[in-house]
Amino acid sequence: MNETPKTSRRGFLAGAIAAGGATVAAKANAAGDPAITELQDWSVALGEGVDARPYGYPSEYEAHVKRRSVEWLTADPVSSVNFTPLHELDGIITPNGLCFERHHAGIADVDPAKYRLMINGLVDTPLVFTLQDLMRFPRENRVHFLECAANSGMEWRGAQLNGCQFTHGMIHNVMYTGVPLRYLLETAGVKTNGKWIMPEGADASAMTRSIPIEKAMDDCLVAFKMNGEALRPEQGYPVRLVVPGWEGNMWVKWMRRIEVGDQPWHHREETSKYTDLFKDGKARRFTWEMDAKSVITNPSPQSPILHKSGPTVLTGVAWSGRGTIPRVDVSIDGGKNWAEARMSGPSLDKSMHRFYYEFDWDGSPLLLQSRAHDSTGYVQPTKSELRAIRGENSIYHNNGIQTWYVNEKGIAENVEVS
Ligand SMILES: Nc1nc2c(c(=O)[nH]1)N[C@H]1C(S)=C(S)[C@@H](COP(=O)(O)O)O[C@H]1N2
Ligand SMILES: [Mo]
Repeated sequence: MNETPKTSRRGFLAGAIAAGGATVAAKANAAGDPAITELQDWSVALGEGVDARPYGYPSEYEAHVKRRSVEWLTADPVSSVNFTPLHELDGIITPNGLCFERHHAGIADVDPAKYRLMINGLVDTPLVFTLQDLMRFPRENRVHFLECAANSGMEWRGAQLNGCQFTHGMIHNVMYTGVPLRYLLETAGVKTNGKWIMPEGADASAMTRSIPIEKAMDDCLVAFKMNGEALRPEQGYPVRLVVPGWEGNMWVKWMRRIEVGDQPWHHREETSKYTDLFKDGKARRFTWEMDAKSVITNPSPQSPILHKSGPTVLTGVAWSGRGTIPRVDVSIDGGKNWAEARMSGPSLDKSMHRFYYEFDWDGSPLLLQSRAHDSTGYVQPTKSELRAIRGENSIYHNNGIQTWYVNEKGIAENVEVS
């Protein structure tokens, strides 16, 4: 069938076209490439019909795209965490099936018919809502990131985990549909001495958090949809609290009760967890907003550069619990020189942002870094700047600049530069 003499792989590269002075594609020439010259299986047989996948799922070739856990990190999978594969994603939305999971007592299996949300404490009328009741309030749609305060926590003392999935993957960015919490609190009538709320989960951990009433009345959502569909069980089906920009542990899943009180509660975990230790041994009890942060997702340890040199796309994500990200800088030499990255996609409040930096790689080793600027003017610090203030005893709230070393083969590694 094919009468053209076989062209070598080398010949193909030599015949590649110059696009903007760079080699990015092979010249149109079918010779020797069976992917072009031969009919593939999918072209000669009928495919599956419309009902083969009544609830769709990804291509079988994408099976490596999945949440992963780190075995030694926690003793028990019911009180553990897995990580979002950030290096496999693009844009700003995290697909529901890839949102990292953090449970303290496993996934609660809540029957929506028996679901109830109670509001009690310092209110005029204690109330109980069914799911149907919640559906009768006006809804809002908003995209927000949720970051666990422990994200990058294993990196406080030095570069440790080899991949942005593990160093930065305790984050997801989802469009929520829900009822502003304010509507429910106003319906119950918060008494004048009601200054705090305590949302409680229906899982066996009965997780509770203290949230100031100002935040509750401002932008919290009682959410029942994520990216258009019902919340996934892992994410708190049927109802979770959305606390925009604030650390993940406040976003109570499987939420069954909200108590209104006049002061913060003492929560079981608080002294040991979710508290930041400072160098002088003092702890700050509450850290709510997540500081601006960014990470390069590609190239990264799980996503090497696959070509030898030439046009290369660098990309990553940035976010801030205090607003938007108008600008991200990128360095390919470990922070000596910086260039402004190109932002692409919607710039939403307290949401992930996507950035790109296209460059001509000369094939020599790189030290990749990204630095986020948020809409308040705050600039993401280096790890040494962070340690100078916070010491090395912290676990939580590590938003330092990440460095990836890329060698001449394109392989990337988690490193630190001083
Ligand atoms: N009821 C309940 N809510 C919870 C938790 C939990 O274990 N139980 N974990 C919290 C923590 S620490 C985080 S970081 C987020 C994780 O949300 P995700 O599982 O959707 O990623 O949920 C928070 N809400
Ligand atoms: Mo968390």
